[in-house]
Amino acid sequence: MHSSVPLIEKYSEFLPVSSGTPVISLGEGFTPLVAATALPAKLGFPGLHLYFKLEGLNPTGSFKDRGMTLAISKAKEAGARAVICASTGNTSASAAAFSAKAGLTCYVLLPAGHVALGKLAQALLYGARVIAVDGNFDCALDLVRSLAEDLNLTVVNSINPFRLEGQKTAAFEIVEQLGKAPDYLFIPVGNAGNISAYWRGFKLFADLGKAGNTPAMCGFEAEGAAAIVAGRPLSHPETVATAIRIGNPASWQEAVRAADESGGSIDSVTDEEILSAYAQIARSEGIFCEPASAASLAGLIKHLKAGKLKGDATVVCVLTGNGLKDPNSALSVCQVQLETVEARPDKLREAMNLQ
Ligand code: AN7
Repeated sequence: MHSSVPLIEKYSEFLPVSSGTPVISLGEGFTPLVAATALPAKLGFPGLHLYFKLEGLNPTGSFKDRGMTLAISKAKEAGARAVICASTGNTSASAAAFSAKAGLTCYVLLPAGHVALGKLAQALLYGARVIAVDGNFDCALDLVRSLAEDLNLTVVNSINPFRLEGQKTAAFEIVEQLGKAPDYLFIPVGNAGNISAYWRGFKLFADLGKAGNTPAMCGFEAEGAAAIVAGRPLSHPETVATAIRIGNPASWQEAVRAADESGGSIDSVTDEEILSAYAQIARSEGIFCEPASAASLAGLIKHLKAGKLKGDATVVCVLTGNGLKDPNSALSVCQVQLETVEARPDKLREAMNLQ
């Protein structure tokens, strides 16, 4: 049964909370870890133990809820005036929802024209004050930093220290679900907070003797937005995976350390590889994630082809967000023109090509 205990309470001993912290919860965390049954053989590695961590099943449809429950609870505890974030979409949806629950005003700065429809709809309906900025995410985040300082607002982007602390709980869950740490974790990289948070979580559980080993952290940026791979910030990041359309990741250094210390790497995948993986996850495993999330499987495929993995490895791909957030990407990948058929059995049999 799904636990109804707030994530913060379940893992309180590992989080910066006290009995005085008001817990703002929407039923976040405790997401399924689902074994891939068809993909390993289809990819030519039938012995691979492949799992997907379905973070799209969080209450606002992305992993952001793990960090946001803590960031908003701590903002409430501190008596914040209001909260603010810049976002490629998911952070804004999550911040807006937890703010609504907490009774806090939430300001959201979005890169105009580059946020998936569902995420925008969420932020608006949850009642955030949404402002589209004529610039990309990095530009919006710079503005958030300066506005927050001037106006005494609490920033709930992952530069807020509570965000990554909350997000590390996903690593705890994976260890508990597998009964050990995986050999490899494949994960998309945008602002580079999530890979950093997972590494904190895996290291902590290993230090406490709760996990035998730590996984190699394999992070993947989109090729057109691969600042870490390039070794310099990019002023014009571009990718179909709008969630990770980021040119100057805030957690750059910690992410690089996570990759180095764990024996993993940060690499990139092309938009074509991302969209191909996106369709394969849906068609082979019945899972609808958003394009950015599919960078994890695209990365795994790239590493398998390059001979970088043992064929019997235990691998977790983190699917960070729900596919329903971005219906336009799904429709454009499918490119099906729906024809309306006359409502008669014979016409339907013809359309179904079944006699
Ligand atoms: C689905 O919402 O940055 O590397 O502003 O929405 O921790 O940034 C979203 C990022 C991966 C990258 N997958 O995680 C935002 C935002 C999805 C995402 C990432 C994001 P980070």
